[in-house]
Amino acid sequence: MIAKTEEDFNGLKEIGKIVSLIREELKQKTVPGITTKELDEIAGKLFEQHGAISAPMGEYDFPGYTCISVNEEVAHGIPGSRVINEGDIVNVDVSGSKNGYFADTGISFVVGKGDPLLTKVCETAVEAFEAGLKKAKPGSKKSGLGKAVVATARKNGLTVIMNLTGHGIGRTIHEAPDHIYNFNETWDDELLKEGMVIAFEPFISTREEEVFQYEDDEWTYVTENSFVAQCEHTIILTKDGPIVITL
Ligand code: M2C
Ligand code: CO
Ligand code: CO
Repeated sequence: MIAKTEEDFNGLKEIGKIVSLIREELKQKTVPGITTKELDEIAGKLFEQHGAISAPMGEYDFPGYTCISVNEEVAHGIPGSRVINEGDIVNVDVSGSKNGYFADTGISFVVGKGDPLLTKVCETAVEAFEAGLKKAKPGSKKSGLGKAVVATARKNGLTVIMNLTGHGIGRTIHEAPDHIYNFNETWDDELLKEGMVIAFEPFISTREEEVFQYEDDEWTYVTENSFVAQCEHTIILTKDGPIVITL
């Protein structure tokens, strides 16, 4: 969407705050021994307490309030009986709506003590987000964000997932622009607009550059022999600089 009115800005900021507090609560509660279903139930209660609706559930009938992806799972992990262990790389992706406004955020982190490479992937995802954010200006090329993401990955000896992208958001979870690429898509000459609301979500990988659909369900994206981290925030683009509504 293009945010224009004070009502738009306030509505987006309100749901941005809710999904970010759920993300932080889930990150804090992710300890060895907890199941992904138990984490998701915490999220469900928080959505209800704040009068908000889970976007995956409300928009796609996803079997969970949030997407929780562990180790080989990269995105759209279905909360269930999987037990979290020390050293796991976990991604919590929280998206929701309130009063017709949507926001989307996600973070990857390592549980307790883990392989330093996993920590590096997570930190690089945040660094890539920050590098892309600097390019998020009305009038600039949309492809500038992906260019910054891939440069950050390479600088750290890592790569990007090419078939998962960021997206427009605001009045629904996924809307135009359909793709904010995580690589330098040279034919993408679309320009960013004043008031445009986007979910920017770099996916940084140790090795593979594509995810594939897990065979046993319709949702989970996995890799075979890589570790992947995501950092996602919803942003309103303004001439005075980007407003990150999910910090
Ligand atoms: O937009 C995402 O960040 C998720 C969508 C949840 S709806 C099941 N919030 C995303 C991540 C990876 C791939 C596609 N979409
Ligand atoms: Co998301
Ligand atoms: Co998203």
